[in-house]
This record gives sequence, C-alpha cells and structure tokens, in this order.
Amino acid sequence: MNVVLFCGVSVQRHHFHPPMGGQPSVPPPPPSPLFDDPWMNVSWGDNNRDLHYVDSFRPVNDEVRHIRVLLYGPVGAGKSSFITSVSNALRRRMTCEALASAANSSGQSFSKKYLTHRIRKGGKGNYYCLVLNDTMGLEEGYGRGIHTHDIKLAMMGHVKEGYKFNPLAPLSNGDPDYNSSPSLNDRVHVMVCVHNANAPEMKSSILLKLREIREAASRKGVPQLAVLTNVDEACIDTKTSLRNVYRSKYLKKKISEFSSSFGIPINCILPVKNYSHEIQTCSDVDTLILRAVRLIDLGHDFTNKVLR
Ligand SMILES: Nc1nc2c(ncn2[C@@H]2O[C@H](COP(=O)(O)OP(=O)(O)OP(=O)(O)O)[C@@H](O)[C@H]2O)c(=O)[nH]1
Ligand SMILES: *[C@@H]1O[C@H](CO)[C@@H](O)[C@H](O)[C@H]1NC(C)=O
Ligand SMILES: *[C@@H]1O[C@H](CO)[C@@H](O)[C@H](O)[C@H]1NC(C)=O
Ligand SMILES: *[C@@H]1O[C@H](CO)[C@@H](O)[C@H](O)[C@H]1NC(C)=O
Ligand SMILES: *[C@@H]1O[C@H](CO)[C@@H](O)[C@H](O)[C@H]1NC(C)=O
Ligand SMILES: [Mg+2]
Repeated sequence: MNVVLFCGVSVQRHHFHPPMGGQPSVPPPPPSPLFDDPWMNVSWGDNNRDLHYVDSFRPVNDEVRHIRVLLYGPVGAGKSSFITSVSNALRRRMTCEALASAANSSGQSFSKKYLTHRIRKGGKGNYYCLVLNDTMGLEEGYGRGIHTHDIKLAMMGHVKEGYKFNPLAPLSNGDPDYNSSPSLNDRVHVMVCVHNANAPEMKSSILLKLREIREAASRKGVPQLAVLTNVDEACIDTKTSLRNVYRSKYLKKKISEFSSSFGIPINCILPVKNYSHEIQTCSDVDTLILRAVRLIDLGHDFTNKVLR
C-alpha cells in the first residue's frame, strides 16, 4: 500500500493480489481530484485579444490618464511578483511579435519597424494606461508592516509618489508627502487584495486588517478584486498543468474559503502563477495574468461613474 498526495487529500492505493484461481477483485477507483468540467472557461494560450485590448485602451474620462490599481496583502503574498508578471506579460507582446517575425523572413523588416515604434512608445512606462501600485506587506500586530490607514489614504490619492511607508505612524495632513487635494487621476480605481494560496491559515489580526481595507473601499464604491498567487504550488494537478486551475477540487475549496473569510465573491478572485524566466511564447501563465485586464474595465467604469 502506498499513499499518494493528491491536492492535500491523501488517497490510499491498494495493491491487490488476485486470489489464486479466482477473478481479480477490482477496487473502487479513488475519487478524482479534478472536476470533469472546469468551473470557469478560459481560452488557454489565446492571449492576443487581451493584449490588443490593453494595448489600445484609453480612458474616456479626460481627467484620468491611467487606471490606477493598488495592491495590498500580507507580507510575501506575491504583490511585487504579480506586478512584474503583468509587466512581463504585456511587454512580451513585443517578444511574441519579434519571434513571429524572425520565423518569417519575408515579413521581417516590416515587423521590426512596428516593433521599434512600440518599444519607443512604451519605453517610459506611459504606454499602457494601467498603473499598478505596490504597497508594503501587512503584518500581524500593531506598529508592524504597513499601516492600514496609509492604504486607505493611498486609495483616496492622498499619498504622494515616492512616499516611504512608516509602520509606526501613518501619514497625516500637513506632511510634505500628503496630497490634500487629490485629483481623480491620483485616486485608486481598483483595489486588489493579494494572497498566497499556500499560506498557512491567515492570522485573525491580518484578516481584520484586510477586512478593514475592503470595507473602506466598499464605502467609497471602489471596485475590488483579489489575486490568489502560487497556484502552481497548490497541488500536484496544477503543478503538472496550469490548465487544471479551474478543475482542481482542492483549489476550488481554497478559493471558496478565501472568498468567505475575506468577503469577496468567488468570481472576483483571480488565481495566478508568477512569471518565470523561461521564454515560452504566449503561455498559459500569461493567460491567467492577462485575465487581470478585467482590472481596467472595473477601473474604467468607476472613473466614469465618479464623474457623473
Ligand atoms: N511558485 C511561485 N512563487 C511565487 C509566486 N508569486 C510569488 N512567488 C514567490 O514568493 C516570494 C514572495 O513574493 P513577493 O512578490 O516578493 O511578495 P510581496 O507580496 O511583494 O512581499 P512583501 O513586499 O514583502 O510584502 C518570492 O520569492 C516569489 O518568487 C507564484 O505565483 N508561484
Ligand atoms: C464552458 O463551456 C462549455 C462548452 O461551451 C459549456 O458547456 C459550459 O457550461 C461552460 N462552463 C461555464 C462554467 O461557463
Ligand atoms: C517567481 O517565483 C520564482 C520562484 O518560484 C522566483 O524564482 C522568481 O524570481 C519569481 N519571478 C518574479 C518575476 O518575481
Ligand atoms: C510572412 O510574411 C508575409 C509578408 O508580410 C505574409 O504575407 C505571410 O502571411 C507571413 N507568413 C506567416 C506564416 O506569418
Ligand atoms: C504608483 O505606481 C506608479 C507607476 O508604477 C509609480 O510611478 C508611483 O510612484 C506609484 N505611486 C505610489 C504612491 O506608490
Ligand atoms: Mg513586495
């Protein structure tokens, strides 16, 4: 008998020895760790539509130059990695095109020109009308990690660029880094809570901080999403293929638990794996990351609603 770990559920496998002369008895198969049908349909590897969408997106509201997304969550949840992944997935658009054109010698020079133009335009970081703001991680207890008050101030656009978060004292009106009259462009248009799928059960003090931030965002009508990182390491099925993300029973349970403890609908939780260094053209990793383009739509709706 050996024990195989399937998504945290131990499944006992018996080696049956057929009785002499008799028919081998067939043991009931262990329950599958995967759903037959995914609970969310994803167009795996088909990223061009999303890439084009982010590429050509411009806010309608003149007051807004870009949709600002603020990431918050526990220390080490993967906030910074997520930002790198989004930026890589978007910039890889160039890589994908470059690879495609290199393979087609007749189309090469045309593609190169297009490529240069795109890189120049995007080089300063103002190309995509989406900015992601990273924050310091939330920690257990008082006076450690980022102050929840600072996250709420940043949400309302009161925190100036380059401010160094201080766990002991939140920013206050009158400080040089305090923007007392933020524009709609300074404000955050989508709040994203980042959580590691494999983290041990969240400490209640951290959960309280997360909820406090979420409730502040709800009061101000700011749209919210959550990003569940490290799904590649969550279970053997997602490790084998990311395409099992919406088929894994274990991950579905994880997402449901996070949904009820944090108080955010299941369909607002985006499972992701961070970008790895390998050059794989337009991969499944990007497919999950690019579902984050929903950030733009949510933020866009918000910036239009606030104006009216
Ligand atoms: N396997 C795997 N590792 C990840 C993933 N996302 C992040 N990591 C790793 O997790 C660690 C923490 O990630 P960070 O992005 O630094 O986390 P953070 O939320 O910015 O952390 P703080 O800034 O300290 O609050 C790093 O070693 C990452 O390489 C993922 O999706 N899969
Ligand atoms: C996914 O697509 C299939 C085939 O189009 C459909 O039968 C199924 O209901 C869809 N699932 C969800 C969750 O939308
Ligand atoms: C993603 O996670 C891996 C560990 O699995 C790490 O080595 C790598 O640096 C991370 N990538 C980014 C872009 O943070
Ligand atoms: C290669 O480039 C030519 C000229 O631009 C184009 O007509 C053709 O469709 C391309 N082939 C492929 C496989 O992309
Ligand atoms: C938010 O992100 C933008 C773009 O990455 C950066 O320039 C800016 O300094 C950030 N602002 C804050 C308050 O962190
Ligand atoms: Mg970080």
